[in-house]
Amino acid sequence: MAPPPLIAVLNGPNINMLGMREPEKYGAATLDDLEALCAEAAESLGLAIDFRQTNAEGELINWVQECRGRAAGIVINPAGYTHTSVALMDALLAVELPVIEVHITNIHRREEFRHHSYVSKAATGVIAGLGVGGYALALRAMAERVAPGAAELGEGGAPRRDEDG
Ligand code: DHK
Repeated sequence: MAPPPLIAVLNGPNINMLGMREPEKYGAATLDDLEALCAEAAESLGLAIDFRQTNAEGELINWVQECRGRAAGIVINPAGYTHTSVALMDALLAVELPVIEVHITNIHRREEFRHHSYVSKAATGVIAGLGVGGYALALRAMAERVAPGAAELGEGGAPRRDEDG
């Protein structure tokens, strides 16, 4: 049997503070809880995950680059780098993999500076405002795209390079 497709689940700065950080916005789940949630979702979907968090932009970019030829897709919460990092966007475009951008909060209901995402330019899809459960939804969407037979699933299984612009 073929090994399960590997999905990198990458988290940017301050996601290690989950559970302590502004819980009214980000909820009570910790980073460990989030990893467990992702592991459980991945197992039920027949995916393997490599779950990571860093506060460093360069490290996040290195991890994205390492996905090329190694991972089948990337689920990423770029956190603050969402709104600032052209370099992260470039790395995500360079790896030519399906990318699902996740935000725990609804960035469009928050401050104006959070409304723009450089990363969205490189993303197949975006999930925002559904709490940490958004990661499980992202993994489900990823499974539809990368699992064998995904093409039969219709829209969700279509090749990635179909976005506008
Ligand atoms: C997380 C952050 O750390 C913020 O910088 C983003 C995002 C929103 C989230 O909702 O997960 O603006």
